[in-house]
Amino acid sequence: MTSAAFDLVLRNAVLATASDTYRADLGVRHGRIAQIGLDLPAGRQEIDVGGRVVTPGGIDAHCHLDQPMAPPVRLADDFLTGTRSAACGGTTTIIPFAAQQKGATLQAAIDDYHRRAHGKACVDYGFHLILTDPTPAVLDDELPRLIAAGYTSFKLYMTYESLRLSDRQILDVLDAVRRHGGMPMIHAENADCIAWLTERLEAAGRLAPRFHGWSRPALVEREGAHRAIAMAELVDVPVLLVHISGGQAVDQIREARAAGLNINAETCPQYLFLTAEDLGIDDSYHGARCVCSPPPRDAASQQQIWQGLADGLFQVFSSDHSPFNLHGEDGKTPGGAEVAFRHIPNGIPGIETRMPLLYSEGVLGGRISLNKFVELTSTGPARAYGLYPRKGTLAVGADADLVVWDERDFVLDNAHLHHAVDYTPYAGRRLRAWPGLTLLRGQVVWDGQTFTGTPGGGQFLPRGLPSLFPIGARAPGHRTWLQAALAS
Ligand code: DUC
Ligand code: ZN
Ligand code: ZN
Repeated sequence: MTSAAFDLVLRNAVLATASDTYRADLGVRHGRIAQIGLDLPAGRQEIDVGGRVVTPGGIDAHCHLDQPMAPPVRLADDFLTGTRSAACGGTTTIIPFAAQQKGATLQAAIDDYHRRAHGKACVDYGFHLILTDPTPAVLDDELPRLIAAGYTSFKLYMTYESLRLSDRQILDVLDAVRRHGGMPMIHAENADCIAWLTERLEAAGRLAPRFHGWSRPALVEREGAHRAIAMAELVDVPVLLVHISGGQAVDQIREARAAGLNINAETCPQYLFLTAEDLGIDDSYHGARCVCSPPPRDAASQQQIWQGLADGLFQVFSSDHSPFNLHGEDGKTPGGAEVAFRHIPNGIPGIETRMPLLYSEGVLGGRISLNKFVELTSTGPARAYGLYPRKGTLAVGADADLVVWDERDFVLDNAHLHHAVDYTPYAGRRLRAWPGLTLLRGQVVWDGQTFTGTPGGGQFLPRGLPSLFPIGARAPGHRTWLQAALAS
């Protein structure tokens, strides 16, 4: 008896990577892509995909799962429900956040989040670290050790009282990253402007959810982005600005790139598909369902974000899945009450809808190419966060993380989704595509109807250093401001 050449062959596929689209069969052995070609020999399992598009599994590089909150508020998704939802929407790798508690080590955060993910995660995962307490011990001792152990990205907040760093602390973190490598991710909003506006709105009795948007105008993000870029320039490190919401911040990034700086950027579905009107056109509490930060903007901003996706401004398209229930006491009505906008938990669900929304409106809507879709949802995040080429592409030796796309029209309803959240902000939207199959390392985890993955079947991914192509090119012999000052 001859043994099959492959564990699995996907036949008659249109394979799409960030650079190419072509017809081929794809053979999988031991969870990895073993061969791509025409008329491959038989596999033990055969799937004829009938000419459908096959892309690399999605990488959602910005999502929040099981992150501790002040009771009674809690995130609705843990690592089981969140990764189940991810798989059903075509995402096979996630990078959620492990948040350092002030006064505690980074290692304690990592240990905690490994416990949370263990036995539950149904797709592969790594962890970004949220740095809230960058002491010398953390920066000089822990950080290099953790980078070597595969935790190579760090989120820094300029806002949120419990999380924010001062500019001085941000400079210290950027300097440590310059010495040891890694990717700083910056949440860029001006905290004092937000606090000042919030106090004045509250004093005037403007408490409804829609004032969340009024309290965080685009200029607050523009200023934060400008300051983050200036600090990155001073220290001379690449950074990645997360969840960019509109044109003013986009302009800051364009200007920085034109000056040769290595500034990377991420955006999210809420900045393409929601506007400030979704926070409410009157004082109804319904808008609480779309409260997130930065807030959704206007139609002109949506167009600038689409433009940035199409022309290479953005490297990463993530969900910022931060799931709170609309009803009950643990979510958008904390303790069961309608509260002033400043107390509404920030965040919306989106881990499952991220890829189908962009495929439907971006690819099938003619706004971005199929290859750009792959770059934004998979290859770019893999490069930015040290997963490439094991993840993020269709190539021999890469993990066989695959999405087979069904193109069909339907109206989205929360009942279609597999998260543990009681709503989706995209209910009622017409979609034109959804994954017909998702495979994680060669195993079907979503068959188009049913989740078929395994809790605990996801593997932890230690990550390498970023491998994005440098965007800005510094002149040879370039010196930082500090080096020039010391040499003067
Ligand atoms: N904003 C964030 O920065 N993170 C989670 C959700 C949100 O709205
Ligand atoms: Zn953020
Ligand atoms: Zn976030």
